[in-house]
Amino acid sequence: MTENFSVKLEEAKYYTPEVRCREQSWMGNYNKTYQAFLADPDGFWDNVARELEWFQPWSRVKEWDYPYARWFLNGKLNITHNCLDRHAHNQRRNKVALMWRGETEDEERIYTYRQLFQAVCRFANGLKSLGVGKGDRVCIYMPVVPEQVIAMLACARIGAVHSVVFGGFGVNALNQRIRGTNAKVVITADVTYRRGRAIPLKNIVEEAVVNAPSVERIVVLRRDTDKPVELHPEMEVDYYDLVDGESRECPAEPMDAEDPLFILYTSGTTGAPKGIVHACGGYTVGTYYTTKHVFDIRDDDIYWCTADPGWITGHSYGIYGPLLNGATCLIAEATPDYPTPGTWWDLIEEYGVTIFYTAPTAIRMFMRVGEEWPNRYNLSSLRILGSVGEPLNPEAFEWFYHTIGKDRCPIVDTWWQTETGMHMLTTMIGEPMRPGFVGRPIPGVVADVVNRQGKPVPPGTGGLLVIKEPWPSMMRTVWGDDERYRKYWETIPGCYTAADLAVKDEDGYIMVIGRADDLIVVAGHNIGTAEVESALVSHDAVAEAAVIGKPDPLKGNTIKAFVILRDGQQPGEKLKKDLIYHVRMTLGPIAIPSEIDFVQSLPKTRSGKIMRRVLKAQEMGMDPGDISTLEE
Ligand code: 6R9
Repeated sequence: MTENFSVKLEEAKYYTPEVRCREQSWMGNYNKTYQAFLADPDGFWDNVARELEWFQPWSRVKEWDYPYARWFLNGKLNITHNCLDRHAHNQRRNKVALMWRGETEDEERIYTYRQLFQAVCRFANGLKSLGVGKGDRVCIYMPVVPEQVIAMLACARIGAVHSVVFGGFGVNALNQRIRGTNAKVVITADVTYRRGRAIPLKNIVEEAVVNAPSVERIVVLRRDTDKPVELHPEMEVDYYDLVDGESRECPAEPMDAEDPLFILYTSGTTGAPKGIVHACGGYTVGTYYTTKHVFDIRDDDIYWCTADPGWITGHSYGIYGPLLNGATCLIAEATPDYPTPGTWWDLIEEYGVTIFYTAPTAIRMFMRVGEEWPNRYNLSSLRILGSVGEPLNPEAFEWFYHTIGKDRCPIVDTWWQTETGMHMLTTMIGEPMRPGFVGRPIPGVVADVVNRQGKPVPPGTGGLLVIKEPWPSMMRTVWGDDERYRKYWETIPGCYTAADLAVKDEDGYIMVIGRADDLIVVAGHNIGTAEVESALVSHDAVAEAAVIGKPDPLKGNTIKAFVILRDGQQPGEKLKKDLIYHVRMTLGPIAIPSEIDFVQSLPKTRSGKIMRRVLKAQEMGMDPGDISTLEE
């Protein structure tokens, strides 16, 4: 897609929440707060950072040496001290921090702040006993269980850099990510459950660590504690054995604000996925602030973010942000429509969820199965609804607002990225909401829609979404590949380019249209065309492959693959099934093409680059645009 498009702005339709929403919110008046930020950006962030506990105060709020920013210079802190100790040692000690629900009703575990603190300390001590220390990388490849959260926090406690890999990824994807960070330890579980089936995670890890020489130990959590799991004694260690006898106290490592906190991989447009690096200080401040204000979180809220902690949304708003705010969080190993499309609504009713943060792809799936499902449950506890991951189209907005929120709950559609670490655009609680538009930059963020020269485009004209000033939780680099970091800031001079196309209305509200690059967002997951193509090409029968995203009413996009077979290979249904199985095994189920066409040739540039937009235009019956570089 290119930014040469315009959108006919119909007469703006706004939903205006009750005035009390704004008057009683932490933020109060959006415009006033935004102006206060513009008047003194450093003073603004300085005030936010003071709400947290630091072992040593910072000497300067930021240093901006384009395109590198450093925040809270010389400040020392530990995110887990702020997530745990700050609450566990005072009046929140017996408050519930984490409620976990497995796939079945009888799988439930609840941790108070005190209990979570102790569990994290014990595992942190266990990691130390394996020789893990500050700066070491630890890969976490786990199902959604409390130990996944505990593992992340335990790493952060001792200054080890966690790299969480979503449990739905396959062998190659995991191998690439382990090797990318040279992880010393991998933490996993024997199995994960999906739709009632046990999927053996440990076997996948064992395959993935072959040719990953950095890995010294694998920690294995037994899901079914009654079932023994065979462990290779020289390399594998049982989670429960590791924590057995460990102290329930472990001092939080004082981290420099600029020390890396974690690496999280996100799909790149070309080549290998990018290990996005986040720093301790700025990330803590950014996620604390946005969770507090965007969700307007209160002490009596029951907060549920449905994202797997393996994605950035799970990191920032499933775990760190809410715990920094002392919230009670629900995490669930629950597929939205398993065992029934009422599962999630049942959880909301049962736990009394007040803030519900989910993705458009789930909302559209629920729309399709019909409102009789949510209508069977009492959803009156809900107070605030949130959306993230893809554009929340007006139909989905309306459904979410009326059917789930019963016209009472503000919807915060939040635009941000793995790279930004925290929310960047939304409609703050109490501000009028415009369906189809995420809203405006949150106070603390300077964003705009511009042309390739960096000039703001008029309302209704398409452009690229950019961020014009550094923000605390911005990524610091791409692990091992700083060149790719600089690219984000070089596409348009002076700006961070998000690679999203967008359009603004007269009131400054921004509508995000979709990606401008070769990423396909399928059901809220970013999939790089390059990754799927190379998975296909790694199959013996395939000579070449190109994939495109095809708009889909449910998933946002689905993947369509065009495949050139090697000579002598027979196209057919059997081979299609083989290819799908092959992609599932290499990349995981989220990257499977929904359609495969066998073709004789692919449109390419003279320099040999596949022109996916030509394939896409053909597929959609659209004009392919400039094809001057197309090969004969
Ligand atoms: C948080 C997250 C980032 C990409 C981003 C954009 C899309 C995210 C959105 C949205 C429209 C929203 N995206 N939120 N598009 N409206 N509210 O999803 O991070 O996985 O890195 O994806 O997702 O295209 O560039 P990440």
